[in-house]
Amino acid sequence: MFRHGDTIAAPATAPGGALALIRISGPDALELCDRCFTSPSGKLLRHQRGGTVHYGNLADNEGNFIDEVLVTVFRAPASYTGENMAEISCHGSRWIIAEILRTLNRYGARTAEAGEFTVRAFLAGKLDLAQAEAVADMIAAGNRASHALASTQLRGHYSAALSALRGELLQLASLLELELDFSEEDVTFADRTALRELLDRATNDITELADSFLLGNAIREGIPVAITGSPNVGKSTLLNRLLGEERALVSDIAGTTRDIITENISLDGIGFRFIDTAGIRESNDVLERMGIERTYKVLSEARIILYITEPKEFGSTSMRAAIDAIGLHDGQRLAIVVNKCDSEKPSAFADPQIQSLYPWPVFGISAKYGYHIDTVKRFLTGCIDTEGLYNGASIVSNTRHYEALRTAAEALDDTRRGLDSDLPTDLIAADLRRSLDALGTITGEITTSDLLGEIFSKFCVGK
Ligand SMILES: Nc1nc2c(ncn2[C@@H]2O[C@H](COP(=O)(O)OP(=O)(O)OP(=O)(O)O)[C@@H](O)[C@H]2O)c(=O)[nH]1
Ligand SMILES: [Mg+2]
Repeated sequence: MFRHGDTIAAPATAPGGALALIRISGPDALELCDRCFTSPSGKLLRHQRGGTVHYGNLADNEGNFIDEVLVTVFRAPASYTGENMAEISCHGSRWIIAEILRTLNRYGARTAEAGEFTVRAFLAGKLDLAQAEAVADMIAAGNRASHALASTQLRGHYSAALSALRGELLQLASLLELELDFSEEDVTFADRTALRELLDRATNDITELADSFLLGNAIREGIPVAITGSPNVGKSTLLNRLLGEERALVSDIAGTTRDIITENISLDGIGFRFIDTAGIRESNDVLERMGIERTYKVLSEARIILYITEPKEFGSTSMRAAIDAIGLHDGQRLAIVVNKCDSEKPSAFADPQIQSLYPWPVFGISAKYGYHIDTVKRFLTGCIDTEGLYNGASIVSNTRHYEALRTAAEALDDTRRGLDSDLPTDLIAADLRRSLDALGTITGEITTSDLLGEIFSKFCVGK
């Protein structure tokens, strides 16, 4: 789907700003710019060194002035794409951008497709596939945590860990395959004990990486936090308080919220996705029952659950039954938030005796008046282990990588089972290959043009 070898151009900035940047990459990038760019000293861009910036006027193909610009020159291979490149900084008017692009097109530049600059960077070996994908994540990162995830991946830590692992497995695969070449002679090149050890270690590492996806994906999309509880306890009021705006409808009518309301909020650099749900109770109202059904679905997918209650309900058997009915699964965190404690004084619910009644923390707050909301925020940020995240730990945040890791782990399991039951070497080697192939798709040692198309179509134009 991507053509190579020609010269491409596209704006790299979103419309609406004071300035805009237009990128040109390809063998004719500088010659092409020279046709519409005039420097006061008459110098030509194609004679300039890489990493230099030049002031001048841009004119269209009929010589009509378009804009005063700065052009940055990059020379192959020291550029983002590995090709000759120019970046034109012009004024951000839509008309100016369109005119410059039209002129560049006239002179032979093709309009770049989404992600095409990064595809070229990948094909030139400037980035591996996981790093290229991190570029898109970097652009989308809206908070410190998702930025940390993307930058670790972009700087190649994750790719390096994977390549080391793949390298070791590759060596063993070659030894096994060598045995196949000598199958008549009944020799073993691959030491079976070492093979087992390596398989165990690789399976561990890969599973650990795959397991980190739950956190990685949550950080990327926003950690899902479900706000649940009986009707009328103030769930929507709490959402509004956290957001700082009147987003959800609040009323003293029980059963106000029916549809699920989702809002993203950044706390301490971590993105949370708050989901306000319909209060849970027995109901004959069809609409309300549908809302409650959805609530249970949200609860099963949440990473953190805030069970909201009020002083008169707190400690009741119905509260306990409602929490039990949620059926917390592994890795889910829950806190009981007693709302409507309308006092600035430390809440009575902070008492250690009350805390010891439940395996979950208990907070007393007033959503309406804004008291002790910080205790809830601290609980939320404390649920996320940011230690590894900010120290460059490899955390998987990309669904494609996660699936490849799962496939690799399964294939390694099969390899291990094959060894244990003395299967013929060719079958063992085939399983090992399957695992290697899956790992290879992550960093792009193994790619198809479909895969590249799929990945880069999600990029913005100009990147
Ligand atoms: N006194 C007091 N009232 C509150 C507080 N928080 C919410 N309320 C009131 O409680 C009532 C219900 O609030 P909502 O936020 O709509 O409650 P909800 O849990 O979303 O209710 P449903 O959507 O019906 O399940 C409203 O009248 C709020 O003003 C609080 O901290 N103190
Ligand atoms: Mg509500």
